[in-house]
Amino acid sequence: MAQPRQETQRKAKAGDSAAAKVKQLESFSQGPESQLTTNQGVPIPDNHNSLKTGVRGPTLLEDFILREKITHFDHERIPERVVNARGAGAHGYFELYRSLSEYTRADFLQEVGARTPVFVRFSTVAGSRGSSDTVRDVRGFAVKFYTREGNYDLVGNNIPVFFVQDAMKFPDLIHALKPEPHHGMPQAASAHDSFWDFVSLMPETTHMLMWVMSDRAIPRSLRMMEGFGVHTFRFVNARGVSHFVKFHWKPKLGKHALAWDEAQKIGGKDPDFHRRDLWEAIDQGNFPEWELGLQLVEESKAQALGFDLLDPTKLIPEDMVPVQLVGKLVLNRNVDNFFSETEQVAFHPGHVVPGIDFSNDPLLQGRLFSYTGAQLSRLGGPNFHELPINRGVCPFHNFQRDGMHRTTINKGQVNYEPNTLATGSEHRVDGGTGGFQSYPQEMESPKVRRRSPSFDDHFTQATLFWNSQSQAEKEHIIAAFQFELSKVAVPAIRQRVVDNLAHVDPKLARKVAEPLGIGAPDARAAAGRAGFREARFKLPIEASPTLSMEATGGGIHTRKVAILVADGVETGAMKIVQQALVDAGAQCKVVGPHLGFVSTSSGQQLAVDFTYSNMPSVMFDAVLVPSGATSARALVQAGEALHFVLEAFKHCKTICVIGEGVELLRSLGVTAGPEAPSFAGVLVGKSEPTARVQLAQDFVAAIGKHRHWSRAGLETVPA
Ligand code: HDE
Repeated sequence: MAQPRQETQRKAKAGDSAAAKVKQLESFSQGPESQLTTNQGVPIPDNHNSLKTGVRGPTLLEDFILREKITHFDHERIPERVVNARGAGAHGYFELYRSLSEYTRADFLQEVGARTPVFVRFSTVAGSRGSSDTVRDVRGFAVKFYTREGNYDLVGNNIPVFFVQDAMKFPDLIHALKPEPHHGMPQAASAHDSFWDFVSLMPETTHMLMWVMSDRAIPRSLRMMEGFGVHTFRFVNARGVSHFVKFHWKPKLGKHALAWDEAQKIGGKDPDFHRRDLWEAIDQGNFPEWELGLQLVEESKAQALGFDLLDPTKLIPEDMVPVQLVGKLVLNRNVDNFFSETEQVAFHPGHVVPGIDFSNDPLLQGRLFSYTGAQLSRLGGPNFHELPINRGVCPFHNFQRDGMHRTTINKGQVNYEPNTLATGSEHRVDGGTGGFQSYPQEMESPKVRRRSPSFDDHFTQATLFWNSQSQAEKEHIIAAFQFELSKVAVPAIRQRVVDNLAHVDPKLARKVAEPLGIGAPDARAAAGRAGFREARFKLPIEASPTLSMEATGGGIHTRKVAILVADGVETGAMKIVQQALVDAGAQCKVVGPHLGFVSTSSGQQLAVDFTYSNMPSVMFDAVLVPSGATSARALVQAGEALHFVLEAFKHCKTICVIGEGVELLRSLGVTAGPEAPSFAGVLVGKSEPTARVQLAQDFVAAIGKHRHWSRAGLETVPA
């Protein structure tokens, strides 16, 4: 039965719980103090010198101030997560657009406009805590909703399917993916023998491989990627009726990727690229947003889909079941302390609330067991739910007691149930319809250690994904397979991969195989292998446009534009274009030969934000080269400036040159304009007043296309 306090809490207005969470976290944070003390509160007289016998004598063991400081330091690190070790987190809220009471009794999904506080942690999967952000990898997208009926964790990824179908294979997958055990290499990369050996022997990985070799695995920003719950879950309404549900997060800024060469370079130039981008956006008030999308399927209609909803290597194409947008997620507050929040947050797909339930997906079922074990080893005991970031905002009560790092001081004589001593009358847990009710699915089957034959089709949806990509996206997938497999030393492994790919699309397989020094792909060789099952289920569609990332829009809000300058720059037209960019939400930075100022053609001073070398082109989305003959001549002489533009060209970014700025392009062989062949996304404008406004508009529109992947002649560019 609900406690009176819980009742009051439930009736509290939407938003109260958000405020409660902030207050709760604040109450645990330490304010800045002028007086340093030990952890016992003893004032520290000197924080620079240890206690010695004379100024040149040995240090005394009795120096408890030194011992405490060093002992604490020695234990500052905790084990990193065995997967998803590298993360970035932020606070925010979820706001509901429409009531979902028809589908679920979940309290936070009832009232239109209800706001629920959330904490989100994004992560890479393979790399360790200190690895780089922009590696080719799946991204974790874990959301903790602090609801009034307990914490609900939606622990998803940025790819809607997974490598393996059964939890039994997860440790093998991760062993194969992580650095090889004999020499501990490579870090945060799947391009090595053991990974491709494993996946080539497990054709169920093929669909996910297509996604991981696509641009989805190198997002431009965490703010520009989708999220997915991956598994099929259940919604259960107040009448006990269940629907299957798939969760989606749709980014307001569109879904966009880096170029692979760019991603690798950023790994060296700024390994914190994604973290920094998220932090800065929130810090500047550019709060990232996603909309929550649902695909709801009536239990009785699941069979008719043509594939098994319990198989996590399958998605439901949006053309078959549309995604309904039901709310929005806004991240509006950075963490105060990375360790206490981002590192210590403990997610668990088994943290559900009444109205949300599991399906029998065998991968999900295994996850339900795994996460508590992982937290026990990482956070050192069973009381990690008491850490501020993990605490619920609703009251909680049970008789679990004691253990490592217990902070609650439980009062009284009673630590068991049922009892009469606590209340004077019998205190029992309600056995009726209150609380979390598991969906009473009928089950009567023999115990088996087998897969369902409905899980046998490993290729139909991989082919659907391939068919849904644009030409440029297909080329990126081929290049990614080629890159990864070229790092694989054993030819037989490369061969097995392309033999598998021949079941997705023969042309794809042939193209991938071309530079790999192996034989032509042979679909029959794959099909003849032990454990390989060739099954195809019929899908009513050949392609699904939402699987492509091209043309997803999102505008140019927060996009970064470099204005490349040298002494003698002409700022008249530049200012007009710059203003148009800023009005459209972009951020412009002046990049020059040195910090300080450059002098303009009219003798003014122009402040420089960055230099060509300290902020290379991979940190920007577009480049503007203003007019000015002296400035253009200086840029042509500066190797780093030339490289800046050439690299931006290679990475298909929008480049706009004004007036004499075109000299820079000419010297690079990227001629453009009326007299020469034009390249997509390269704009050449005159500096005359009549041309400026149109140029500015064209520039904004071109940046809005994100990248000009179809730009011709890239293979000849040496950047
Ligand atoms: Fe995880 N996963 N996982 N996973 N997972 C962990 O939990 C596991 C899977 C995901 O930001 C671990 O606290 C098993 C799918 C995210 O803190 C661990 C299986 C999906 C995060 C674990 C899977 C995920 C994790 C590591 C197969 C997408 C980071 C430390 C049965 C739906 C959460 C920890 C964060 C983290 C186990 C498969 C998402 C070991 C056994 C599928 C986003 O418990």
